[in-house]
Amino acid sequence: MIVIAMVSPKVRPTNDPRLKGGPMGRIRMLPVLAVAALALAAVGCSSDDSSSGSTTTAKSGGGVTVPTDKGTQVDVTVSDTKGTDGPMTMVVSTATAPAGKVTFTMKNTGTIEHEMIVIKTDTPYDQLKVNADDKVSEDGSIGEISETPAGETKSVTLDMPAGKYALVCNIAKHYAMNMRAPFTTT
Ligand SMILES: [Cu+2]
Repeated sequence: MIVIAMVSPKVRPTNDPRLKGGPMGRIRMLPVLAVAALALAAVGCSSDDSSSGSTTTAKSGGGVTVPTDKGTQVDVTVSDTKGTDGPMTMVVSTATAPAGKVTFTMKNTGTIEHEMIVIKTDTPYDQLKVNADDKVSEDGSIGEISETPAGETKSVTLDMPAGKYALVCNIAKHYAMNMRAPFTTT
């Protein structure tokens, strides 16, 4: 702690542009002091919990893994019975979540490929305009689960600001066949 008290008053001026024209001797000393100060700061911040992602430490012998924050978990089931010749469905486990991270896990229990695009829009989810290609515009998309074959499951974690969203399968004709669901973050 004595070292910190001695170092910090000298380190602080490194960010001061006025020092650039100062005496060479002093300027060459500063990086060394800055490195020492950073090393001390790193030790002092080892309990910082603001870092994200998965971290492993060997401190307790076997290692401790902190899982990445995936936010609210939302299950989406997409299905069909005979492709575009039969009914299609998109069922969401919850239609709301707190703003922030949301993890969608989409299971395709149908017979053909499906996908899920997350579109931020104030237009009601079932009133998006279907274009000549039998798809809706993906303007406002903040992410998606790409085409997923029958029987498979995929996930995506998105950062969702507060607002209204439409979840849509935008493979041709699927939106008009009810592969759509509302979602709101608050
Ligand atoms: Cu689909």
